[in-house]
Amino acid sequence: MTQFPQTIHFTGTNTPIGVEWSARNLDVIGTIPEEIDGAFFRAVPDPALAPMFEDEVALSADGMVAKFDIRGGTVDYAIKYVETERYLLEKEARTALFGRYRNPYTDDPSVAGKDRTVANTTPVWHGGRLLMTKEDGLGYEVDPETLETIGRFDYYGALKSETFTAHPRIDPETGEMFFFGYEAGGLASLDVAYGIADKDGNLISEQWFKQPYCSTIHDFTITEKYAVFPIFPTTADLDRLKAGGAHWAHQQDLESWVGIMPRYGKVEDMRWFKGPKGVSAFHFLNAYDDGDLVHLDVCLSDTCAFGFMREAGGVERGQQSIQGGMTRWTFDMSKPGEEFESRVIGPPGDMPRIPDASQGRMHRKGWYLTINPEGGPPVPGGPVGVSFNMLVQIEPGNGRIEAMPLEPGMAINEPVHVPSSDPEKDGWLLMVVDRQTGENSFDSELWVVEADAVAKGPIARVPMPLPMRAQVHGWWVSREQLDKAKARKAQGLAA
Ligand code: V55
Ligand code: FE
Repeated sequence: MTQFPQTIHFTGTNTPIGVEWSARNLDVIGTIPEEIDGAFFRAVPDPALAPMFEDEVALSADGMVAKFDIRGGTVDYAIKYVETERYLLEKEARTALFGRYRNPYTDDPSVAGKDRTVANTTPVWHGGRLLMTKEDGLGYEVDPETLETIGRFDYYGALKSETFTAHPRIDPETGEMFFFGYEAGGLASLDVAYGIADKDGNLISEQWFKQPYCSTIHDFTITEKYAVFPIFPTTADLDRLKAGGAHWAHQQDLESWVGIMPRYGKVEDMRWFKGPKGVSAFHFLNAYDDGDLVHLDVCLSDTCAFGFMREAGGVERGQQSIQGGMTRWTFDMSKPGEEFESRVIGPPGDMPRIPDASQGRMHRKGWYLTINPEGGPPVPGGPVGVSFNMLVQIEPGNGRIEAMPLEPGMAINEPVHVPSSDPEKDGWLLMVVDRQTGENSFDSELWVVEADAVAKGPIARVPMPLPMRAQVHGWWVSREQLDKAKARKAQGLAA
């Protein structure tokens, strides 16, 4: 194609922008606290070229890495393409060469065997390194200062998995990163790699296991004792791929599963719990140990949130009909059997956040995005095609809920959390908010919200001079972490 299709994947807040730009000292309305000192990295899918096929989806768009650099109450911004092998090949050819979402059988023969990933899902900071990740391939290392692409990162050849999740988990005490890759042994394979990298970013373990069927394992969790792998029935099939079909099809009649193993243990010790049929979740708020119990907070829905995955599985359900809730699943590790308990602890929603320090520990609060039924029709766009318009805070311990609803015609992107040095305070949430100004035009702002007082709305706003495409995930990196990495790099260069 020579033009972008006029589908939801390319309109609304998914309207392609494709501009690499930067700006210093953006206008700030209100005051950004001095303590917010560091970088808010964002993964923004934005197709550089019109796709090969009309039915292309937003999830295939080329990854851009964006950075809000915040210090002393001032803000700089920059955004650049991640120069994946795929991006560079298509840039050279000046046309799309890669076909359907995660189906290499639909590619131009000239790119057979080339890396298809678009690095568009999460900027991950670990071991002084910034990786742009997408679950269908390895991460690409990006220079956190210049946003220039360094290259595909495979732990110096040590990682055997072909894939690396966009949702690793970092233990706040040990600094280790726990991660996985599914389809680790190739397209539609049952192989899942489970890996651990030490605090300096060296691979210290990688084990493989088989999942019950080839599902999209988008996220997982750790506790202080366990690694938790949820399996939902959105499945891949090699024959369908070979026929040029969809990678994922949701199967409403298939069971879900949760595999739990000691986080430093052997994959052979995985214990499988059986969950409800047909349900789906892409993200988990957190998990933690409570004696022999493991609590897992799931952004659960009764079917798959992505319309194109439902359609491929023959599930005829409109986006508006999807039910769900923030759901606590509790596993009793002292009892045998496949059962676990389930209860709803918050309204339906996704893009959850907890403070990094609560990772794998009891979280007093959690924040995520939801659709406010009183907020007018949702703005079209974002990964699933309808945007969230309200931030919610839940306190699982006491059931209290607070919210920051937006005005009609506004959309909210996933926040990052910035901790406060004051133990009495919950820190801040930073997020980009879009306001619709025309059919496919939006004004965007960075908002700073006190995490203790979300209902109050932003304490500072940064209007952006150019339009911004919908973000997927983000990551906060403190100035201390950035400076440490910079010093290490300077030492390495000097040596
Ligand atoms: C998700 C996002 C992806 C993807 C698969 O949020 C799942 C879920 C942005 O890319 O490829
Ligand atoms: Fe995700």
